[in-house]
Amino acid sequence: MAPTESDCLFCGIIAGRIPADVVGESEQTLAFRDLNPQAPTHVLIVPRQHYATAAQAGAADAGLLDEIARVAGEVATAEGIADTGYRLVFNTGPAAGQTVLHVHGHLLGGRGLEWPPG
Ligand code: DGP
Repeated sequence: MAPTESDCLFCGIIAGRIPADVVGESEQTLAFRDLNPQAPTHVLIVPRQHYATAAQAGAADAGLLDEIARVAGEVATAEGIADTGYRLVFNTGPAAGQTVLHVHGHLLGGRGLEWPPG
């Protein structure tokens, strides 16, 4: 798969063409606030390399999802929600509500989160 896709929204954010509220990063990832937050803390953690889904990212680079989880933990600590708890989810495919086809972990916290999710 191509390293970037010119029509990909999150590739545009990673490249700096589209503004975003960046709250964390690593060599392989970028973390920025969701434009439509569903919780007091709602941050998206994305790999700099373009993959459509978590499954594709995991198949291509086994360590990448670990890295997203690690950065999510750093952001959660910075946001003060690491101890109370948070959710890290990857919507994958249309039935799960994935709208942006660049894999992203949703870090949600700062309020009680119900289970099962809607
Ligand atoms: P999903 O539905 O799982 O594909 O999540 C996509 C998320 O991306 C959704 O929660 C809203 C967010 N989003 C959409 N457009 C933008 C944008 O331009 N900037 C930011 N920061 N977030 C966006």
